[in-house]
Amino acid sequence: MNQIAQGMAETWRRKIIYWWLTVVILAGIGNGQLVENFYAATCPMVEAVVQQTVNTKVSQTFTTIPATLRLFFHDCFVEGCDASVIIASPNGDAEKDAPDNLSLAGDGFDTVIKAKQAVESVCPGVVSCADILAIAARDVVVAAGGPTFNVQLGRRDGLISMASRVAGNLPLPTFNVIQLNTIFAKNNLTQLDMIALSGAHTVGFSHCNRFANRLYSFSSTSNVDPSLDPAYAQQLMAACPRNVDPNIAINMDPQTPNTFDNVYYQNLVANKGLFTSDQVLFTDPLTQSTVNDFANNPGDFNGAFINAMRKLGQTGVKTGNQGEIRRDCTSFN
Ligand code: HEM
Ligand SMILES: *[C@@H]1O[C@H](CO)[C@@H](O)[C@H](O)[C@H]1NC(C)=O
Ligand SMILES: CC(=O)N[C@H]1CO[C@H](CO)[C@@H](O)[C@@H]1O
Repeated sequence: MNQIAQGMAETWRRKIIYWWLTVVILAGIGNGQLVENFYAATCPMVEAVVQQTVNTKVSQTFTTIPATLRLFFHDCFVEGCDASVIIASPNGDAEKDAPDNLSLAGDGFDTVIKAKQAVESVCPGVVSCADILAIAARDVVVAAGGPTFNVQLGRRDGLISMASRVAGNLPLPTFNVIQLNTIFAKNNLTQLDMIALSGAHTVGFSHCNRFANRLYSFSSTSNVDPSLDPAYAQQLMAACPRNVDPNIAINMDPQTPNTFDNVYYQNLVANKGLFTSDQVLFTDPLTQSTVNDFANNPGDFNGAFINAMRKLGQTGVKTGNQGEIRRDCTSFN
């Protein structure tokens, strides 16, 4: 080959490489990849509009904060972050109706429904309910004094919401570290992510039956879980006697229940974790050093929490032309 022919071959080789890279990148965007500025052209005010709705709702009731955060978690772990948990069903067989929905508080649903209505009035038919829930989950953390972070967007709303597909996909409060790691790993989350996300229990409430096993029937030799601080156990028994009204709920973080902070980990170090699944993070040597780190260094917790929330938000997402953009978050189009 002479030099001119060689030069032309080189040019073509480059063109083909560039073309191929473009295909690969575009395929990536269309397939499972979320981006921060997804609505920059189609709904630039979406985050401001959602935040406005969230803040109004928070000013009316604090429960908005834990309810929305937990709703996001349950949405993502069942069927992926696709707002399937928000679907209402006349027959009571949608995802939210499963016994395992663990009494999701209505304020989380209400927040998303209201934010969607506000978003529809500025850019109709563009923003998914799944993205609105992801933005709102970040905003409630901020509203409680937690760290802020950028949310990746581009999720589509799912087309399946079935109570029968919930069981087995959510962690139970009786889980040990191996069981927790296993169920988080199914969602591409590491042990570090699991420990950091458990810090969400720094806000919100639990019904008495979720930890009664630690107070009244722990083992054949002791009714009370020995890893529970005795004074805290007494307080819990006073608030949650046997045969308590099932509607009674107590703060999960007795020290700073309304603040998103690292006190959850300080409670674990003081043997004041509420659920078995909380306290094992400190008693198990696999996870103890991370708990100590988060208890002593709020910056480490915040960094790990942000990273884990962004990863949680990628779980099983639908993108491109999968699913739909729901008009009303509670029903399929
Ligand atoms: C590690 C495994 C987890 C287990 C076993 C677990 C279990 C529970 C249970 C049993 C409750 C009490 C529900 C009730 O009685 O009403 C609860 C509440 C809550 N959980 Fe979790 N959870 C886990 C992880 C998470 C994660 C990853 C998040 C969010 C990132 C989260 C956020 C919350 C919030 C905010 C509440 C309070 C809800 C409210 O006040 O309405 N949890 N959790
Ligand atoms: C976990 O990651 C793999 C590889 O990226 C992906 O194929 C799978 O869908 C992810 N699982 C979930 C539940 O997001
Ligand atoms: C918010 C919500 O839909 N909660 C439901 C969770 O599941 C129970 C039944 O297991 C229903 O009674 C709740 O209404």
